[in-house]
Amino acid sequence: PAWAPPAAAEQIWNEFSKEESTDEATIQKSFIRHATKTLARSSYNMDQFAAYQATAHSVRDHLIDRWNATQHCHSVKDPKRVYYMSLEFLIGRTLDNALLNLNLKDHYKRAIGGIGFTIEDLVDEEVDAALGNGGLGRLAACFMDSLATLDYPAWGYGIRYEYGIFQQKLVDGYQTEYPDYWLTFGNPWEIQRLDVSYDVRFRGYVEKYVDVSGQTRYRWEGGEKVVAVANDYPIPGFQTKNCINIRLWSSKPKKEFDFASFNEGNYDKSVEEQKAAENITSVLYPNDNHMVGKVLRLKQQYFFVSATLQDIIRRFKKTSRPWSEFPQQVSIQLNDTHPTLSIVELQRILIDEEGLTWDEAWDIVTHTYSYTNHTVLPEALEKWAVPLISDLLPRHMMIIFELNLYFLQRVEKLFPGDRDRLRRMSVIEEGHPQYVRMAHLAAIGSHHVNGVAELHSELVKTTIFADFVEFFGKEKFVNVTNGVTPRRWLHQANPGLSTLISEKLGGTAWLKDLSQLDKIKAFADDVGFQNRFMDIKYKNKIRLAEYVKDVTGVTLSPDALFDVQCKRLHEYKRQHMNIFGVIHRYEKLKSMSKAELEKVVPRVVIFAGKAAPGYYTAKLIIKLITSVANVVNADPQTSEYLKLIFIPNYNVSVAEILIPASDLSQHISTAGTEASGTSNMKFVLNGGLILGTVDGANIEIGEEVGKDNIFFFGALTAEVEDIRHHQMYHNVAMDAKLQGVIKSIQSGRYGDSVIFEPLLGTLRSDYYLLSKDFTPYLEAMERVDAAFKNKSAWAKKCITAAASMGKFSSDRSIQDYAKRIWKITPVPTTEEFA
Ligand code: 9GP
Repeated sequence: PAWAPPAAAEQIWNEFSKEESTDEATIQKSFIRHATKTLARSSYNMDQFAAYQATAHSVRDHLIDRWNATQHCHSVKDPKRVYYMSLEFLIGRTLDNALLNLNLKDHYKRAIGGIGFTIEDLVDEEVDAALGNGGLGRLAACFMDSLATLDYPAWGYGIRYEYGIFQQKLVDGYQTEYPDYWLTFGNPWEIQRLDVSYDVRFRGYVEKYVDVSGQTRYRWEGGEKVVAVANDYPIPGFQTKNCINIRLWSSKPKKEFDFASFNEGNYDKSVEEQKAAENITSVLYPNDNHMVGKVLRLKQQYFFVSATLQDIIRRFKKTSRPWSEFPQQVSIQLNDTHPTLSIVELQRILIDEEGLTWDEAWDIVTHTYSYTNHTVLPEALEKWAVPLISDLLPRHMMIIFELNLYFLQRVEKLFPGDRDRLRRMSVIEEGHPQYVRMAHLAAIGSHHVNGVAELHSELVKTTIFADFVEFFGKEKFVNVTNGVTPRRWLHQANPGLSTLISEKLGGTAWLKDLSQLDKIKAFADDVGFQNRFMDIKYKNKIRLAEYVKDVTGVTLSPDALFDVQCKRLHEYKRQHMNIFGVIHRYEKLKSMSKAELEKVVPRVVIFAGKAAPGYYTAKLIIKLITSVANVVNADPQTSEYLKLIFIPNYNVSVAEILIPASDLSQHISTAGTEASGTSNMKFVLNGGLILGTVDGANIEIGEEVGKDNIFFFGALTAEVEDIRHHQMYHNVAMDAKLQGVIKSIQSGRYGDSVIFEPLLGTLRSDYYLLSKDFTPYLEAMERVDAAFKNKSAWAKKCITAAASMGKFSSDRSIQDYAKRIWKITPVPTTEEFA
C-alpha cells in the first residue's frame, strides 16, 4: 500500500471507521448531519426531496462501510473473482431495497418518522436508475443482488449513461419519447472515483516492428484518446455484511479544451473534442432485441471493454502472479455479445503489450471468458461492418481476421473440403461490405456458452450454433435458466405477502433459500389462508387502481379480474394478439343481453411497455390500444365488464406496483421466439397465474406449478416453421374470428382505420402466427374466465403456483453459473474486516 497509518493512529482509524449504530437517535443525527452539512439545508429549508437525499446519504454511509470491509476482505483473501460485463443494468430505485437488504427499514421508519417525514413518501421521491432496455438489463441487476447475497467475490461492470431509457408519454394516444436525464439532482448512490481512470484509444494506425529477440510484433499507435472515469454503485447483499460493486464508466476528454484554438478565436472548435468524448457515455441505445449498427454504439462497446479490462488487469497485477494464472483468478461473463470485443482486446494486450505468444495468449483468453446468449432472433444478432471496425479499431480488426483464420484452419482439419461449413462458421460474413458476426466471435473465444431457459438453450444448439456444437462438442453449450431476486420482487414489492409467508415459515430464511416456499403448498386448501392470501392480492389491486386513477384518470374496480401484459412492445411478443382479443371480447359484450352480461367475469386489461423509437409497427400497436381504450372505457353498456388501460412509462418502479396486483398475466410470444422471459416468474411468485404459449421459461414454470395452474395454448416450436411454410404457399384463409376483429377496426369504430392499415398488413404474411393461434388463445381465455368464477379454486391455484416457484430465484441461477461455469466459491466478509 502507498500509505499505512502510524502504529498509534491505527486504533483511531479502527475506532472511527466502524459502521454507525442503528438506534433511532444515531440515525436522526446522521440524517440531520447530511441535511445540514452535505446538502446545506436547515430545518426551515427542507422539503420531501431533500429529506429523501439526506436519508439516502445516511443509508449510503452504511453501504460504504460494508463496501470497504468487503473490498478489504477480498483483497486480503484474493479469491478468484467473477466480472459480469453488461452494457445494461436496470436497477430501478435503491433506497427501499437497500433498507430492506440491510435490515434497517424499521429503524429508519421510526427515526425518520420522528423527524416529521414518512419513509414511504421519501422512497417515492427517488428517480429510477434505468440504464437498460428490458429483461436483459433487469436480469443483470437481479444477478448483482444474488451475487452480493450469496457472498460471491464479484464485480459488475457497465456504463454510466447520462440518459437512461427514454421517458414515454402518450400524446393523442401515440408514444412520444422524452430524454431521461436521471442525474438532474445528482445521484446519492454513486461514488465518483476521479482517481480511477484509464485512457481509451480510438482509430490511429498499426506499426510493425521487430523486438529485441527478433520477433515480429505490432503496436497500435496514434489516433485519439478519451478517458474513462469510474463511478461505483454499491450493491448490498440481503442479511450479510457483503456489499459488492457495480463500476460504471463515464467518458471524459483527455484534454479539457484546445487552448491554441481558443486563442485563435475558434471557440466552438476548442470544445469540440470535449463534447465528442463526453458523447460516448451520453445515452443508452433504446433497442431491445434489435441491432442498430451506429458508430457511437460501437464506440461505447469498445470504450466499456477497454476501461473494464484495464481495471481487471490492474487488480490482477497487484498480486504479481504469472499471466498463466489469470484464468484461475479471473472469470469474465459476457452478458450477450455487446461486450464481445473484450475477447479481442485481451488477446491484443497479451500479445502486443505483455509480449506473450499468440498461443499462450489465446489459451488464457479462452479459459477466461464465458458468454450468455439471450436471443436467437436474427434481427437481434449483432454484426459490425468490417470497414467500421477497421477505421475505429484497426489492430482489433487484424486480430479478428487472424483468429478467424486459425479457427477456420482447425475446422478445415476436422471437416476437410466442407466449404459451405467454413462459410457458415466464419466470424466474417462475406459480402460488400463484410461483417463481423459477434456471436461467432463470442462462442469461439469462450469456454462456455449458455442459453437462458431450457428450450432456448436447445434452440441455440440446433440453430445459430449447430455447427459449433459439432466442432467444439456439446459440453461447451449449457443452460442456465434465468431467475429473479425474491428480495426486490416479493419482499420489497409485496410486503403483505412476504410477511404472510414469513409468518407461516417461521422467519425470513426463505428469502435466501426460495426452495423453502414449497412448504406453503400445505396451506393451499386452507380456507383461512386462502382468504388472507387473496386479501393481500385485493389490497395490491387497490394500490394499483389508485395509481391508474392518478396517471390515467380511469376508475377500476378491484373486484374485476386484472389481466396484465407489461413488457417491451415487439411483434414477437404479440401485444397485437392481446388487443385483437380485447376487441373480440368487446364486440361480444356489445351483442349480449342484460341477463347474459350479468354472468360475465368483469375484466380489466392492462398494458404497459415501451416501443423502440424507430419501431413503427410496435408504436402503431400502442396507438391501437389507446384508441380502443378510449371507446371501451367510455361505453356505459359494457364498462362495468371491460376496462382497458395503457399505463405510460413502464419501468422497474411501475412493475413493482403492477406485478403484485395481477390475477393473470400474458406471456404469449410465438413459440420459439422468447428466450426466457423473467416477468413471467415475478407474476407467479406474487400469486398470479399465467396465460402463455409453450415458450421460454413458461415451459419450466409449467413443469413446476403443474398443468392445472397455468393456461397454455398455441402452436409448438416444432410446428412453427411448417405453419409458416404452409401459410406462405397454400392460400390459407385467416381465422374467422380474427377476420371479424379486423372488420371491426376497419369499420372506423376506433377512429380512422387508415392509420392501422400497416399493422393489419402484417397479418398478410403473418410471420408471428396470430391467425393460427387466435382461436386457441380465445379458448384459453374462456378457461380463465370459468376458473376465476370459483374463488376458492382460483385461490388454491394461485397459492400452489406461487409456492412452486423456488426454482426461479436468481440465487439458483447464480449458483449454477458459479459452480458450473465460473468455478468460484463464496467469500463472506468476516467480522475482522467489518
Ligand atoms: O428476449 C430475451 C428475454 O426472453 C430474456 O428473458 C432476457 C434475459 O435473458 O433477454 C432477452 N434478450 C434480449 O434482450 C436481447 O438478446
